Amino acid sequence: MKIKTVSTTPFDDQRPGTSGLRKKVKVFQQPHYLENFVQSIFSALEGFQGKTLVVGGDGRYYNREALQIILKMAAANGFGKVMVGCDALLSTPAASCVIRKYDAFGGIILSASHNPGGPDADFGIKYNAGNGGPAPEKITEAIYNLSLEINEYHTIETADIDIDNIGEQMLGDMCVELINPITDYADMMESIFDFDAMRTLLSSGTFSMRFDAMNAVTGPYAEEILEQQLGAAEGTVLRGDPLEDFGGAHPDPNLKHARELVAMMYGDNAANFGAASDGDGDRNMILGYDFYVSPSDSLAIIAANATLVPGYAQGLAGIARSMPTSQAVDRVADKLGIDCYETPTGWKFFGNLLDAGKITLCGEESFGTGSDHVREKDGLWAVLFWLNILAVRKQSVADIVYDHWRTFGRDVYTRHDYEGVPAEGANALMEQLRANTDELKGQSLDGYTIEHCDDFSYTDAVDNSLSSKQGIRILFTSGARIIYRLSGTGTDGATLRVYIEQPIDTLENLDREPQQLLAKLIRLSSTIAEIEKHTGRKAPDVIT
Ligand code: VG1
Ligand code: CO
Repeated sequence: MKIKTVSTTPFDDQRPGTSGLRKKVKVFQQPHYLENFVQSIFSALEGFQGKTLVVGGDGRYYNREALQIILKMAAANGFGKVMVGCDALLSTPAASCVIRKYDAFGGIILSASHNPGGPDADFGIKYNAGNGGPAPEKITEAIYNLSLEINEYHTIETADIDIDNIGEQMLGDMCVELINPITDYADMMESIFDFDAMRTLLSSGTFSMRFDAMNAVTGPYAEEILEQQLGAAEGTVLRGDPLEDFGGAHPDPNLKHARELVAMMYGDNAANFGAASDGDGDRNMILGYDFYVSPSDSLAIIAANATLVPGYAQGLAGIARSMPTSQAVDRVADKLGIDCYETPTGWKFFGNLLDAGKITLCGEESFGTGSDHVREKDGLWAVLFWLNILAVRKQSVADIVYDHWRTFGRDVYTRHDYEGVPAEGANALMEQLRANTDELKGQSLDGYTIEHCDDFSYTDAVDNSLSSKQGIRILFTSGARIIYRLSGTGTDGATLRVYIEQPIDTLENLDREPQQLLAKLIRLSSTIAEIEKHTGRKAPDVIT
């Protein structure tokens, strides 16, 4: 095998964000751009000679080209084997499953997740460690630092390999194994959930479901599990073919971007259960007939009902949620007498807690839910979790949520996103809040008294590493919270996220909408941060 060493110069913009490096496709297509980052990943790692790497992606534009580049570089850098999802496809949770199952050294996932795809849209890449989870900050920082100093990378000169057929091939001295990851993933789901109960529900004739794969990576997984194995009616899976540009849509399962599915859940012939997943298959949205379940409530309900699912029948060790996720799950943990951890945004912060056995379940308000079965959030897993709960409880989605609120109280919750705002204004807004945290404490505004205000920092409960500046939190005496942070996944300007929450324990108003119930706090959130002054925006672009 003839290794070719290529001279290069560093780019200064390769710091991984919330979930890996995300940029426009055109940025990745610059000569040496992807190669520099991949070499920086390999250079940051030790001890992988002769070992196995897992590589795959969400199928978006540039996925296949990037895969060929990575395979040649993996061979030149000394990996013994690369396992690749057939057609270059691997959902993010399936990649995590495969890394763990085959005891791989680590993996590279090619995805920009919920961001749009296509020649003018987004691409992304991230490294996952041997536990199957996103690299911790220590490694992502090391990768970034190496990317600032890189002057050469290693590859081999050889023809591209066939990535469409299962089986093994040699690339230089390295073996490339094309695998069908759907089998491994489906087997794992079968080992967790009560497939018999779900089959009975789906064939009862009184229950129907729709799953919107948004032309992203989960389509084939959902068709296999829901339609083939669980017997859901043909056509249950919508937009099941993975497309390079997701059919021009934004593969983000929320009320705005999964509008067609939402429309199908209302009206005369609506289904009983609706769900959707994102570009790389790690997110989930849960809908009932005429009903939307907020992701924070979904996490709390999954936790409260966990023992109904065979894989969690023994109970939960603990729970974690990201800081901006609502406090609904905290009350469940409290009642169960287990620990509840509050981590910064991003799945990488759950890894240590999961590995140490401190938590079984974790989740984020951004449509991400998961457990210790893998080390990524898992969209289809969450959908199957709900289906299992529905099969056992034999109630509607709405009734399950109402019951939950009656038992635990309700956290009325919303997130407002101001997308693509000028970075300068967004940074100024955050700086101003940061400078005012002390001054805000004790203030009474429109009937709400601020009890505490800070810029969230987190000390990892396992390795004691500190992550600071993770978002401004304003905590009110009523239990309400307003949180501000800037997105670390966008590629156009800055995105301001404002998270607004009010716990209520009255049993009235169960069907009233969060935007109504939170109107006062929403107004406060814009005046406290002077959102219009800093961003020029009167209203958010996306409300979830
Ligand atoms: C967003 C979400 C965060 C999630 C991340 C990756 O990050 O808020 O909760 O972990 O996306 O999700 P940010 O920094 O834009 O707020 V995925 O499905 O894009 O990998
Ligand atoms: Co995703």
